[in-house]
Amino acid sequence: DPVREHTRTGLSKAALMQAYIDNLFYIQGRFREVATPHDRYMAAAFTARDRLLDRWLKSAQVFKTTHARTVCYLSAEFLLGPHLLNNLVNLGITRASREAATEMDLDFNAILEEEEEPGLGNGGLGRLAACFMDSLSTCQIPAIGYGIRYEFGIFDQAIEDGWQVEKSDTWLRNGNPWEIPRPKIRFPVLYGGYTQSYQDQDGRARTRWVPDQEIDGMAYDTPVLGYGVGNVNLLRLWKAEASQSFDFQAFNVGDYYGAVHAKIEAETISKVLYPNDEPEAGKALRLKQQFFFVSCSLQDMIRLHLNTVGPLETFADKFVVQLNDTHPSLAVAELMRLLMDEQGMEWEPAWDITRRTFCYTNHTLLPEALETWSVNLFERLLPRHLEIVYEINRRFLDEVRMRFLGDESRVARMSLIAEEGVRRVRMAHLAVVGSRAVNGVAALHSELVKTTILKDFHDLWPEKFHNVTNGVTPRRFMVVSNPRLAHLITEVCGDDRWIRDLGRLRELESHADDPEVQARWRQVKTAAKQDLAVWLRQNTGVELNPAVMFDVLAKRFHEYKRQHLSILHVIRCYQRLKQNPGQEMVPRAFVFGGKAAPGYYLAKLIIKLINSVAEVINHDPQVNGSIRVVFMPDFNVKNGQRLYPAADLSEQISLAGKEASGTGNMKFSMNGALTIGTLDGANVEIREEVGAENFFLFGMTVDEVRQKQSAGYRPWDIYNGDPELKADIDLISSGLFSYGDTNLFRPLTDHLLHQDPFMVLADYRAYLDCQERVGAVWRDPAQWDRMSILNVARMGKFSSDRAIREYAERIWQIEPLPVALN
Ligand code: 26M
Repeated sequence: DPVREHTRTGLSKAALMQAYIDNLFYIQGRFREVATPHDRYMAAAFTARDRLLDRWLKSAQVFKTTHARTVCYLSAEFLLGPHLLNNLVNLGITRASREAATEMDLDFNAILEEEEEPGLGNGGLGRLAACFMDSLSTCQIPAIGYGIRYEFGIFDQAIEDGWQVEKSDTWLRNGNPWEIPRPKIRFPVLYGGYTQSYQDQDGRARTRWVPDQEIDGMAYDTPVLGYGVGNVNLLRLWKAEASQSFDFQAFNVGDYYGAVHAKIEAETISKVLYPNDEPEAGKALRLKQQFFFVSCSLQDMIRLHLNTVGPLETFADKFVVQLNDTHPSLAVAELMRLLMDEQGMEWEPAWDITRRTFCYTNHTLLPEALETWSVNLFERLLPRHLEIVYEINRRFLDEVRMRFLGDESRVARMSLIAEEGVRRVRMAHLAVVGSRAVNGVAALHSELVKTTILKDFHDLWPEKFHNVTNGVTPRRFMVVSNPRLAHLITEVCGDDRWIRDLGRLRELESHADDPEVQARWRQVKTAAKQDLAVWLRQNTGVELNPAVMFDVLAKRFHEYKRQHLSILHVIRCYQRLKQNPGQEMVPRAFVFGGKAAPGYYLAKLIIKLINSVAEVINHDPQVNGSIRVVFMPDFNVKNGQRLYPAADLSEQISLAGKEASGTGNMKFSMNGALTIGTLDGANVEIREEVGAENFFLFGMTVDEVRQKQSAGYRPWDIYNGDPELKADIDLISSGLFSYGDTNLFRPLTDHLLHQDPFMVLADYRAYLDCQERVGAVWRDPAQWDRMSILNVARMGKFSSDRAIREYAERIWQIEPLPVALN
């Protein structure tokens, strides 16, 4: 029926209206008169989804018939953010959708607001995976994202009495219209038990794993459409369920309650996302989660390969698997097991395939963040994999010994097993040994990977090491979140090709000094600040004046990111205003946002300090005309999209050498914020691109950090040598921000004065001086606007499209495969 076809796939306003009404009736079971806001959202979502599915099936057909080489992106996290508007943008139907809504007397923005975002990630690493999925589709690279369908994503953050309170994230409560359940795509995942040797029919020695737990992973698919293309890739997330295998049921005959218990235990495996920076979080379950999604994904790939291409010898030609950090690095051992124990392959060919299949991305240098699993736990859950790890290690260490004769300390350093104290499996070493390529996520970070944590491996295999600087998708972080700016850019550039070719933003350069463009640029920024101010007033009660500088620091809370350095600056501004009420100071709104891991006590105390300082300052009429402080609760993708367009100043102030890349830095700068930052992560490259004169740099370099540390860093001396710093810390200690309680912030102030591992005090003075320079430029609006325009104009490099093309050419050796639009 051609009419129905049109309703499901048509892109005109009329088709969209018809589809919406149909979906409201046939999917939600509602007349328009009684529809709830959620019904309206669901009807709109299904309208977009129908159009995605049409392109998806066409893509799948093309990929299957051409036997396309495929990237598999294995990630424990995908921090997707809201789907609806993003999909409308990529379908190219935002305007038609808005018009359809208006014509039906619907509030389009209210429909968008109704969506609950899937928060299946902690922060940068998970959001990077989501940006990469967008760019893989847009760059027309056949890809599957594999991960876990957590029933509870990252917790929702509430602020109560200034403290962070965690609320469970029930994102699936009202159903998820973007996923397609695939009850028939299901694989068994095994745990525990023991291994035994046996001889197969040909008399060859083999190993059999006799597990004591079996669960199922079931696939849930979410289509990922590229921008302005026919290509749709697949995000396949696994949900853990009780095994449906016959043996298991038989085992439970007569034990009904036992069977129910087993079902509950099975389902806990994909129940909840763990915070990444919580030391020692839920150990055994986390290892089980990692193995769970790795095993399902590899079994799925092998099934796909056998169904299409055929012999497993060509597996590494069909698939390249990117490991997003070490969380999926068990894949190295699991692929070996599947090829040998399940497919009957010998060690050498299996190892050859494995090593040609995997590539590994490192995302952090922090020693406390490098994953290791105790050999004990590993053996209890994955006895067969431990044997395989040992055998990989035996062969690998032989190679090291051969190459570096007599260097036993090097052998110990490189071993997959750490032998100090309780023996532990070093997951990064497993990932490096089992991979073809290893990369860091920014130029500085990749150098530090080669010269510090993986130096020994770089000595052995220098050609394995690469850099691919991170990027972010301009679709979500410009077009979706900042439509006014996108519109202005399109007008100034003459067309919208910049959206898929971000280098074209350079066209803006020649308009940076044009007063008319500057005026419109400023209007766009002010309008975004107005929107944010409304949201913050409604959600926190704090009122901000959109005319003042919005100085924003939003990211996960961690000491190395130094949110406490920023709050010391706020306290300094406060004291200066109090001591000298007449003094001229550029008015600012300090906006903070971010979550702390639930068990990270100091990070939570820093959040409490920010809120306590905010309360004092915002209620002090002597200063609150000049400075205000607000904490945006529940910083997530959706709220980030409100923040980035409204920022004048972006704070990127980590201690040099600690932030692998950062990606918030890119999102702010793409939206016209100027950056105050250290020479860390991708800040280095952002500054190179936008020009040193358009970037507020401060702080020690990596080398200076090292020198200070090896000379014996003494924060106490810095405190005593700088009266302003002393006064700021003393004001915290005085109890002014804690109703006279001089103990509340003691753990924080003591830690700064006596430990200060991230050298807040060492960079304090340089930071304050730099903030003075920021203030001076702000007083010259034409200068500020010029710098803001030049920042955006020169951000082309930081599109995730560029990052994906680099992976495709340099690491994956894969070519785009365009899928025609109709
Ligand atoms: C774990 C335990 C204790 C303290 C810290 C950790 C921990 C810290 C970071 C664990 C994992 C961490 O890294 C994961 C991660 O999200 N890394 C981020 O990846 C982004 C994408 O590449 C980068 O932009 C960020 O700089 C990097 O921090």
